Amino acid sequence: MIFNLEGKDAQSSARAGKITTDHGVIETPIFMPVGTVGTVKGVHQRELKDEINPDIILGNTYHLYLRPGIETLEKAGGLHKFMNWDRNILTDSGGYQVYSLSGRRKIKEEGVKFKSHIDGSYHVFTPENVMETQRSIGADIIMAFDECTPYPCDYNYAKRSMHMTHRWLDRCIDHLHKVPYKYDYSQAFFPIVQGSTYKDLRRQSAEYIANAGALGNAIGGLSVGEPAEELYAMTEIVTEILPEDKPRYLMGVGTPINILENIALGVDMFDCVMPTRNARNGMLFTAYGSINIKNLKWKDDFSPIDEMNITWVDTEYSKAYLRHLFHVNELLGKQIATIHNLGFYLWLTREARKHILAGDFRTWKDKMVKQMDNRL
Ligand code: PRF
Repeated sequence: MIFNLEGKDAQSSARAGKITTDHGVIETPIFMPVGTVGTVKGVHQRELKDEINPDIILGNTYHLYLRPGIETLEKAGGLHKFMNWDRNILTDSGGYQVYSLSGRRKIKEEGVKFKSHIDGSYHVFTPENVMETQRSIGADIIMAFDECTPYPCDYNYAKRSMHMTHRWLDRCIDHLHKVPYKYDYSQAFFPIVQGSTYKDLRRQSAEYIANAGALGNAIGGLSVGEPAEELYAMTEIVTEILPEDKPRYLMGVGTPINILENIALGVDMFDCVMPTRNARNGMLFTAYGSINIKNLKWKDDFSPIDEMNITWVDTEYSKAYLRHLFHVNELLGKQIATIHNLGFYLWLTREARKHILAGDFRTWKDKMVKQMDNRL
């Protein structure tokens, strides 16, 4: 994997770049749609590719390990072939899903014992076996096994947890050297900064992660309920320390406004379930704010879903029709809303990139943040 920095904004820390892997080029800043179990929920691969057009999507080790299981994924020749997606994939390590989804869990130095949210069976994730699992899934970018601390988190717990995440990182790296790639392409490994909302811990963690010399670096432990100001403050501290010549990935963030503010702080990659999950609940994101399409006010509004027409669904259907689909709980409503929201998120990061390269990112970002801070 290589990363080329193509442009830097003069009035902020925003950057535009290009990541090249064996599955193609990723233009940054980028939003990565979440495809937890080998599908971006509600969208066919063909539509994802032709209409939404992301250079990379995300998968989850935790879910794929439980179902369909590693054996099936290996027999398929990896996740790309299994799900028929020939562009880039990044897998999260399970370091977050284990904490947010599994019923019961016990965190020890060795690893995490957890109870499956599906059938209640017990499993153990260690830095070593998670690296092997990610080799078998075969994503282009794989993540370190970490502990994502909750918010709020007491200082001593955050500190102990951060040090354990660092020791786990060393174990991940040691083990990766011993396990070759499973398929005929390479994988890049990204370590993850933790440290909760404590400035000194964030600094310490960013320095440790930078020292690992990985091809890219991630920021975890944020977007767990802290106020936006704390999120931005932590990102700023960390991006100032992480190497400039490597991509920076802020995990699980966020709203369109969060994304633009963090691009301004020097983040290159994002993922979040928000555009897909909120779409299934009838929430649409637009350049002028968010819409709850279930509201009575749209009942007889026959204007297009979104005049901007970023994806074809935006002008093909009316708000009144989409509201109706949600009211009668038809699948098509969720599909249309998902295509709209993902189209909007990808448009937003592409536009950010254009403005960084054109030199007017800061002005555009400030205007967009104001404009999107609105409920229609
Ligand atoms: N660690 C991992 N994945 C994540 C996070 C993390 O801290 C977050 C933060 N909310 C989202 N996804 N491994």
